[in-house]
Amino acid sequence: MKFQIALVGNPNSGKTTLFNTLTGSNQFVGNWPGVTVEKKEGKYKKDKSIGITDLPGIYSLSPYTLEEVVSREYLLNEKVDVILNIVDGSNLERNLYLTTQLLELGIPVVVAVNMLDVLERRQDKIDYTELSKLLGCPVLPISALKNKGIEEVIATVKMMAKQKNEPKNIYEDSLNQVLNQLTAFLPKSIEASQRLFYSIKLFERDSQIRNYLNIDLDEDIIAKYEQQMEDDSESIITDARYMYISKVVSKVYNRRHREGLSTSDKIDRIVTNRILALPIFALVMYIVYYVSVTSVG
Ligand code: BGO
Repeated sequence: MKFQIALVGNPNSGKTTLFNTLTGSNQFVGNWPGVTVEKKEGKYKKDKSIGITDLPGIYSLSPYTLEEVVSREYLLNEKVDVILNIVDGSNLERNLYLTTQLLELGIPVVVAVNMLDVLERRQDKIDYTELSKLLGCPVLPISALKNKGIEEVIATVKMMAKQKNEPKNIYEDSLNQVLNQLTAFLPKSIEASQRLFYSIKLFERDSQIRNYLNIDLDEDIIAKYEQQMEDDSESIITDARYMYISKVVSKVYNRRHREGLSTSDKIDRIVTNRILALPIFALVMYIVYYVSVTSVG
């Protein structure tokens, strides 16, 4: 069966490493139409019927950067069968912020938790079965660098490509009532699976989505809820996401109790010290300058 995977993740989550491992030399690099954002496409090297698009590294599906706009337009408008969400397991909490948004798109999602080798070295444990249950999608550990767990991920992606997906709703009842009211303003042409995503964007007053939908909206619905919560709509959604994520992480992430600080923490303590930081910076700059104009220069 022919199908298309979108590879999505935060910058530095290991997306490029995974894309290269999956595609080998079967890849084509260009630009997204009209913008200077790199577009990478390829075929899975062991099965050319599986197309893979490597979307730019992003933290969210908001409209604030070109990368975010390109990524969400692709996910909403192109035929994507499965989203392969690569997550940096050593920064689980931060990375899951994007995952909560991907789960709202109504496209099947497979989460690959990368940096397994780092987690093993630290002796930190993630309960992948529980994480999968809580997110409502398959979650598998991988190491893109060490080529571990990749075959299992592709087998799961193949299985998910045949399925329909319900968007994951993480919001409390009062917020859902408002989202439902906003859904009523959406045009009929918006598919059922995408209506949750669009109602959230209307609630957040996302002007690009609003222009695209070209609809009249009762703004009071949003303003009343903002008054009730004493916060602006975008922060209400952000807070709800982080509350959900911190609950999930507390249930699945078992951090080994560490005696003392790691080497990196010890270095950070010295170079970010209130008194020592600037002299260290000046010394490093001096050495760089000195080396470049004397020996190397
Ligand atoms: C450098 N394990 C480990 N330990 N590292 C990994 C893994 C993994 O499973 N997967 C990826 N990385 P990208 P985005 C680097 O480049 O694929 C590493 O932005 C370095 N470079 O090797 O680029 C990967 O595409 C010098 O690390 O991520 C890369 O998502 C010193 O994670 C980094 C140390 O991967 C980001 C690391 C000159």
